[in-house]
Amino acid sequence: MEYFIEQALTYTECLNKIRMKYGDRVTILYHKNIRIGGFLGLFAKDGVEVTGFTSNNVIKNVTSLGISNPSGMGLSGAPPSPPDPRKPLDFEEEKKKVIAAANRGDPTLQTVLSEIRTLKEKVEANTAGSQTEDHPTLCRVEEILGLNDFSPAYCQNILDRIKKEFSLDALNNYHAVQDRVLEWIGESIILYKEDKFQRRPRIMALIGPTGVGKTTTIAKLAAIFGIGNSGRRPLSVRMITIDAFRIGAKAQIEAYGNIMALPVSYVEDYDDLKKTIAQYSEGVDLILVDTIGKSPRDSAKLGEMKQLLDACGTQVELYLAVTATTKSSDLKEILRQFEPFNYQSVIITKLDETIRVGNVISALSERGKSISYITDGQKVPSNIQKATVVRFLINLEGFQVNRVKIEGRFPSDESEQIQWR
Ligand SMILES: Nc1nc2c(ncn2[C@@H]2O[C@H](COP(=O)(O)OP(=O)(O)OP(=O)(O)O)[C@@H](O)[C@H]2O)c(=O)[nH]1
Ligand SMILES: [Mg+2]
Repeated sequence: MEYFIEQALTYTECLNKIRMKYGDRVTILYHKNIRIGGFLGLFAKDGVEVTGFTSNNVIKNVTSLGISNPSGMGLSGAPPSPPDPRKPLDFEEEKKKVIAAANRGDPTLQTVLSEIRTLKEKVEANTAGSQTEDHPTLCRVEEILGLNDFSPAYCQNILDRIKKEFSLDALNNYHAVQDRVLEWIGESIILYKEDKFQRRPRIMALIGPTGVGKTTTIAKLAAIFGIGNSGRRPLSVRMITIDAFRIGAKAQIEAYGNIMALPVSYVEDYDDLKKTIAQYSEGVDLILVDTIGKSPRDSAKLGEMKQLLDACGTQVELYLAVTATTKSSDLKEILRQFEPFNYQSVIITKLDETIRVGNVISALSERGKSISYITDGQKVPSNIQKATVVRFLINLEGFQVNRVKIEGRFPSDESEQIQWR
């Protein structure tokens, strides 16, 4: 079987051409009036185009396709009456006839139709896919996510989500897309819901790699709670450090203790820590435990620290301190290495040292970790804040952030905020 499309000035001329080329065993599917020849749309003539196929098993009911062919056979039967070239083709009528033929289960027609359908789907899928892939909005979003140091996996996730949720047409509205992306980023930031002093004493311990700002942060926290803040009454706070033997470490925390008139205790081992905490069980609201910085790669030392901290009991709230300047992949690794401590939340330090926060947002969201505080400077006590979604979103580079809108979308409890400045 072979399909053909032939054109000629008249229907009879077209049939003669077909007969000459393919013989008599042909079936005409349909014909239509066309314009033939010409130049730049001028001098074209009216003509006819006939579509059909050659076949040994000639199909019956061809007349139903609009071809007047009494024998239901090919051209060997009585010739179809030529169409009136002045009468425009009624496409609705033609379509109905084709559908009727298809419904009757004409196998050849079914095959042709299904092939056409598959081809059409393929063309549509290819065009839509490649248009979405290269759309300038997607390229721009990808660029600014990269600019903010979001991890490759996080970027891909956002791009896939855009492709899923936005039609090709909707992608043309860049601002709507970036607003939605900003919202998704905001939703991926998990904030820590702090224990509101349900137990006394509340015990908070900071762990983390060396030099990230644990001791400084302990001093800042001691000030927030010990001096009183945002209308809260000053609490009875004690600081304990496990870092007494390092030169300078003792002096550092002692200096903070003296400034704030808060007692500092030094412990060396599990028993010491347990005893000290027991001493503070009466009349103390908050115990802050500072630890020695540990390389996340030294799992033996991490293990020792974990055993020592077990002396704080099961009620201890463990916070992992990490710096905002750490690469996303390193951050993920640190979060993983400290996992055995079962820390409740993360404190992001040194936010003042970077303008990019995508690394922090992606690493925490990929590991499902919450953020409690951010610190943004060396000043004790003022450079510490409760983490808010807005604080991260307004720090993003390249996004147009409507602050009122995102504050409405991610409201923070004003009474929770720390007011030093
Ligand atoms: N820029 C900036 N520097 C900070 C911040 N927090 C702490 N630092 C500085 O980081 C350095 C290390 O701070 P520490 O508090 O001693 O860090 P640590 O984690 O206790 O260090 P180790 O006990 O040695 O593990 C100090 O110079 C701090 O002043 C911050 O938020 N921003
Ligand atoms: Mg320290």
